Amino acid sequence: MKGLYTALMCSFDEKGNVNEKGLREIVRHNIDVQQMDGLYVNGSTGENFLISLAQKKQIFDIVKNEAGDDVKLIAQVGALNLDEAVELAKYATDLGYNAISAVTPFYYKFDFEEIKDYYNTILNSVDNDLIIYSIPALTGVNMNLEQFGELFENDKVIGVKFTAPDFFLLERIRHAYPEKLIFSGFDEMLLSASVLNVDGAIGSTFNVNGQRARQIFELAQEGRIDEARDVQKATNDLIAGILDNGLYPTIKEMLKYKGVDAGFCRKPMKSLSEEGIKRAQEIADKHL
Ligand code: HMN
Repeated sequence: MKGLYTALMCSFDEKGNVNEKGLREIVRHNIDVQQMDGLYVNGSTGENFLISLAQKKQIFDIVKNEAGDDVKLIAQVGALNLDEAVELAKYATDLGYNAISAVTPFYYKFDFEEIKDYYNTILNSVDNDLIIYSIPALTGVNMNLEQFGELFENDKVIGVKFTAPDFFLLERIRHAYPEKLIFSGFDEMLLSASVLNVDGAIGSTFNVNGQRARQIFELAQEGRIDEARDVQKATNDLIAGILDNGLYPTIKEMLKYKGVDAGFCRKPMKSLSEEGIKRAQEIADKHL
């Protein structure tokens, strides 16, 4: 399961329905053009927390049908409604997804026992491996080294998607659990994570910048840090522009600019104004 995974975007039409043709094009683009090792489906980038249970299943279906066995597939199934998370975990496992992943439960301030129970409940319902999705800036859930260790005691928990700028904690996890998989989550910090020997990365900007992500990751593995730093710099010029213009709508606009029907974002996320669209195209021209 090591390697580089796109945090897959989903194409929606203006009414918020899944645009199947567009989603298939995004899948193909990530496999054929960005040359990713895998796809992380229904994560934050897939606007997972804005869509219905039926749409989540529909997206799992379409992506598996389009990707087949070309690349590894990870299904993000985490949800505040634990019954829904379990249902999705079973659904994706039956479809043949290589692993599931679940965001730490958020909104309510769950204590660690509750978080552990959430993961065990999901895992006890399926015969599949799980990757913890840790993103404290969005969930407010900060787990320490010991707590990761407790979750890792379950052999079916094979790793973590670590989306945090805490490189002290990242190094401690790497050192303490060499057999677990660590995926870096912040694309703008990929080099820093790579020198700490993460096993791969999962990123939203890989939808358009996957080839540079691979260069950063592989150059770092080869110890060619000066060259990796140059590619990270070019990447961060791009990411700074994307973040400034609106993360997901800008990536979608860049995909459309490259001929991939990435559609619209789901409300309440807004789509770009005419000016924003122009800006997205300028950033693509300059930095892609
Ligand atoms: C996902 O769940 O869709 C991604 O794995 C999330 C991924 O870590 C991205 N984080 C967010 O979008 C919150 C990053 O790729 C991020 O978009 C990028 O580093 C720009 O900040």
